[in-house]
Amino acid sequence: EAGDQKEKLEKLWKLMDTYEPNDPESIQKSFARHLEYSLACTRFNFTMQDAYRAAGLVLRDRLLESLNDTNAYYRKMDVKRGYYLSAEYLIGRHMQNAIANLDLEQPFKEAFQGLGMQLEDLFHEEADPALGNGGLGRLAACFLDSMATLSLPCWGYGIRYSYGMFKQDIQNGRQVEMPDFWIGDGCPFEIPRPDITYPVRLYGEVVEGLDASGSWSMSWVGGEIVQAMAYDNPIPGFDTYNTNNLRLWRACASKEFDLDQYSAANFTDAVESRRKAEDLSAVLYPNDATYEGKELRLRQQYFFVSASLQDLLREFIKRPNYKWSELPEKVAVQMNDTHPTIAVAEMMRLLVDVMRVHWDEAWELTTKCLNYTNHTVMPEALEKWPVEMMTRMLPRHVQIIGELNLRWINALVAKYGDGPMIHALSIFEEGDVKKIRMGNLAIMGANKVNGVAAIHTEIIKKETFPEFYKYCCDSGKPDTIVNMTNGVTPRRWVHCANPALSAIFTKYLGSHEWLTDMTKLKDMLKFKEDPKLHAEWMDMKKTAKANLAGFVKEKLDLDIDQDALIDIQIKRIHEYKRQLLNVLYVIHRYQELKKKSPAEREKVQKRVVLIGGKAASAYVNAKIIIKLINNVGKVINNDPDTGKLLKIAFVPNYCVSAAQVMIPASDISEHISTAGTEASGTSNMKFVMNGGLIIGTMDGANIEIREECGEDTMFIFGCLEHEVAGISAKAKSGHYPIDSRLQAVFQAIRNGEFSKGEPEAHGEFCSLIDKLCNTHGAGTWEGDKYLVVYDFPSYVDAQNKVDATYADKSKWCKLSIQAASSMAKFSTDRTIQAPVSEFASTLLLLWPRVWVADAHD
Ligand code: GPQ
Repeated sequence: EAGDQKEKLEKLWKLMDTYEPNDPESIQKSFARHLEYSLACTRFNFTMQDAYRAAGLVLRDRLLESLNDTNAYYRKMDVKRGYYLSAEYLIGRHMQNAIANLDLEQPFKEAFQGLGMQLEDLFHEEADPALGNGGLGRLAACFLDSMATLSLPCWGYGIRYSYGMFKQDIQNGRQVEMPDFWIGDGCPFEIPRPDITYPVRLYGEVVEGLDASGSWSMSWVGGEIVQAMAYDNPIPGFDTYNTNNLRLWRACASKEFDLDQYSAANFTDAVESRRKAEDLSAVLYPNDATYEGKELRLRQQYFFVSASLQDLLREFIKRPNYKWSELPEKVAVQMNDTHPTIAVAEMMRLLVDVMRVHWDEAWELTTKCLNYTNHTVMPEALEKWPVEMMTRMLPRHVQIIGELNLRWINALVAKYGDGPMIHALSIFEEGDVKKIRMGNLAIMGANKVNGVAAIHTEIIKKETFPEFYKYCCDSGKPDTIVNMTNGVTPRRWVHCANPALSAIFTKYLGSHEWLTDMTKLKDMLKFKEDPKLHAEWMDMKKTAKANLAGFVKEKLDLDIDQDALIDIQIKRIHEYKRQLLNVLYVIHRYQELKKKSPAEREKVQKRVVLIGGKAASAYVNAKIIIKLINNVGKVINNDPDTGKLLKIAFVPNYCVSAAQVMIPASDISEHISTAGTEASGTSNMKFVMNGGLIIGTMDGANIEIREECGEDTMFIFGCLEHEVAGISAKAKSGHYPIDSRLQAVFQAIRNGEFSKGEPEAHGEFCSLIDKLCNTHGAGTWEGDKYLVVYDFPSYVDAQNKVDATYADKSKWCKLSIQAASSMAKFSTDRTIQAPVSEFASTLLLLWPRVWVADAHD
């Protein structure tokens, strides 16, 4: 029989014993075939959107080959697998990245040129999948790229939201949110897997009793079952045949569920409940670093965590003669922030209730497999779910958490007695509404806890989880909390976003090896004074600025002077990120210009300030800041005295594809959060890799970037993290002076210079700046929480230094080359490689495309 089976497999193999050929003509043929047979267009009548989809299918064929082979190979080698659990993936467009990573740039270019099409025009047809809010989701996407490129057997798991991050429209200067039905025209890069589904229970109750084998057990019954259906998104590595998978779950109504309804002869109710079940994965919550205690959000979290853990355990037990004790050798799970931390309880439930592993062993396995990344120290982001809500939705999990907490507290009491340690470390928060602290659940259940930049990890130890850190130290395990400085993938953020720069690096270094080993860029430093390189470098910036100018013209109908210094701040709008400080400075700069004679004005460096970013839909102050930026732009840009010398514009709908156009063009970018508030930041890394310099505070990864690139490459200002508490305390006691230049700015705002004929906006702007001033009297002050006023003078100084340095073009160019060539540390390849030495034995390098029939099941 085994012989028959082998013969059958070999026959099947020979039906298609070659892979899809990758010469331009074969690509053209494949394209025509997809137009005709997959899309039902004809070769003679199709739109650019059709062409994009057909080209996407050409790539999908090739991605499937490498994905299937990679999976077969992983199984054959019985590798340890990593799983990244994240509620968000801000992946951005697939096509350009897939072409680059599959090493198909040349043949694709030729193939489409041969058909009279430009590849870039196809790229623009793709919807930008925005299944994430900001840095946290984009980091997850960069990690996927690095894990695939490093040939590591690591998958991502998440949610396939039907509606991603909203599209931002600006109407009368204000943000308007529009739904982003990104999947509307279908995405050729995803593979629906109706055969891979898992039931996920919600609500119901726990019953205890003897099970079939006669042992006492708990079972969770009743409630409703939602089916999680897999959608696979192949993630190809660069310079390797290795292709990983991002498996996203979509909620579908379960058949059982419907049957109940049908038997009650209630057809419309059945359809209605289907719709309700499917709502679960309908929309991404658009909050960044602030949690929203909505029940649907908790449902989403549990839904994707349960499906993912069921899927990875199924893979584990498929292995012949598996033993539970091997789980930590075969499985590592990374929890991206607190969003997936219900995994701690779900892993226990699956092991104890379903797989019948003994509690103590299950706990040991759980705590060895799970790891947790913290992404912020802002208290409003740490999730806490009301016990009442969680007990209704996940009754068995609350039992499990209760039991875990009891054991945890008992151990702590034995060590420290009843007291503040216990109150801080308990999973439960007492109070009017009793809550479950997901951060505490995560640290209790995790093998490692990491921060995302050196300063952030230190703050976690000292301020966010000091009691936990003390406990770790007292238990002889201080290295439970570790630092993993973030990174970004140079494939998307240099090679795809800035092909001219990529070409320079490859030319000067003699190969594209730097794309997988960024330390190679150090060799660029010897050319940093080379006039030939300077000329090419400045050309590269010119090209990027021309692209940006086209983009801004299209989006805003604004002309920007390509000789101006381009100053960009793009990130979520948040008070701690201080876009307000930026716009207040721009007003000040405007006032200074106005004071000058026309002749004097001409000597001032021309600047274009671009700000982009979305505000959470319920974040009032963030939305007022957007309005203020737009109104300031209206005045300044149209002032004949200054319009040529200073422009400020709000770029609508900032997203990954916009970032790819904007970042390469910047001279200066703004990373100006109050010290101690921005965990890391990652766009700072992207800007510098593209030869932009930073004006910033000693916060997040700025500190490490400065260390790598040299102090001369960064314009640092503002108070330091350890000074913040003292400054706030003094401010509370009434000592909070306001710089006279800032007072002049406030005066202009109060005079209505930026709100003519708009009483509502005027009130909003005044309320914004009133808060910055100490107008409430000693003791009651909680005004300028983010120290905009305090940092303003040193910010002005730093901006002056930017202008002065920029005046010397060749010095600027040298600094730009120096900084961009010193960024090796900030490749996600480094972040990912650091902790995975344990994967080394199964690390896959390029392997030949061979017949792996014994692995294909
Ligand atoms: N971050 Cl908690 C988000 O983008 N969203 C969030 O909900 C939280 C954090 C960011 C953080 O603000 C940045 O400083 C980091 O660089 C980024 O996560 C990735 O770690």
